[in-house]
Amino acid sequence: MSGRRKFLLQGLIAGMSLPVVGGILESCRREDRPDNGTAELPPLEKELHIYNWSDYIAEDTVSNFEREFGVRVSYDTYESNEEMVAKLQAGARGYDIIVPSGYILPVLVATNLIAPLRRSYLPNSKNLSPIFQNLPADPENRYTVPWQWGTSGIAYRTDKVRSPVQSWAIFQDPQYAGKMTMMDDAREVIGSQLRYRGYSLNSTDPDELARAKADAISAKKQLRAYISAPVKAQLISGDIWISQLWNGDTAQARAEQPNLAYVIPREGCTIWTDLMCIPRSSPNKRAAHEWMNYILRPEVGSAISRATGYGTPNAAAAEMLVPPVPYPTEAELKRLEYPTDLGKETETWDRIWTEIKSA
Ligand code: N2P
Repeated sequence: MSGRRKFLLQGLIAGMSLPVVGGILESCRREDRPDNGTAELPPLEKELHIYNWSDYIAEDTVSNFEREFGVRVSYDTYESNEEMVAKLQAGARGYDIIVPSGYILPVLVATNLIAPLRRSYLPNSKNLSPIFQNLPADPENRYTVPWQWGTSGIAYRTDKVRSPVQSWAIFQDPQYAGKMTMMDDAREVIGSQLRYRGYSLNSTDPDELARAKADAISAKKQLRAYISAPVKAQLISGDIWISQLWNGDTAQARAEQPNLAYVIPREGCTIWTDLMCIPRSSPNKRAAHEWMNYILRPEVGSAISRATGYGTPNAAAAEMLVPPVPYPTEAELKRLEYPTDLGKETETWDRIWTEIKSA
């Protein structure tokens, strides 16, 4: 990656910030003491319970880990950050690994839901690319190990759509009514409509949000549904032609349906990094650290990227990818924006999303 591109990517990542309130609340707890390399975790437990996004891992990642470490893994999936956080906030216990996006991390820290990591159990962190370390969401690498990164653009069937898709305006086009979907995700739908009008996808400006809401409601007339990862089957069959979708999930669908293109719209869209964390309630923290360290092996990380189509934050794994999952071009980077924590304005966004869905 060129120095300039690295600079741009770091600048984008720098949009995120971490509230300190959670850190203060929790700082007295024993397990929060800084890891000086001597703190010990218990012996390896026999179970590990993972909660991750769907379609986001290689087929043999879990079975290889189970065989090598003698740990039985359960694996549940979710379709959005909000679904995962709602489950944890409702009191779900027993998960040892979760994989939130950067923007939601401050919420998990502030509500005391995640535990600090013991870095001495993660020697393979040395394989991470520096641009995915010390992220603004976790400046001291205290809580997270990056999993994968990607973008949220538009997937479309090149054999069904007459001219190349270039803009979020496509979702206003009545000729594709009933053939289009957007994600079931407030940050992505409202964010895309903000970008459509040239605003930040983190806007809290009432007028900009009102505009985005009106555009989202008029786009909704053309939509078959709000649906995220599961739309791949409909894109493959041709039931749906145009979808707001992530780059990697589009690549997965393209393996079965070559007439699928992916575009970062000219107005721009989301770039994100998802991060492995250990819930404070995790009963198997040693196994969770072993899992993270295993994922950080170059061959394990590269196999995940090969299967999912997403970028790896692991420099040693990236070298093993032929062809590599490309970093966005400089022109694309200028149009990409990281979602950041909206703080108390999250409620405003939630209300707008409810109004859009019930319109
Ligand atoms: C789901 C992967 C997308 C993760 N298949 C979005 N942060």
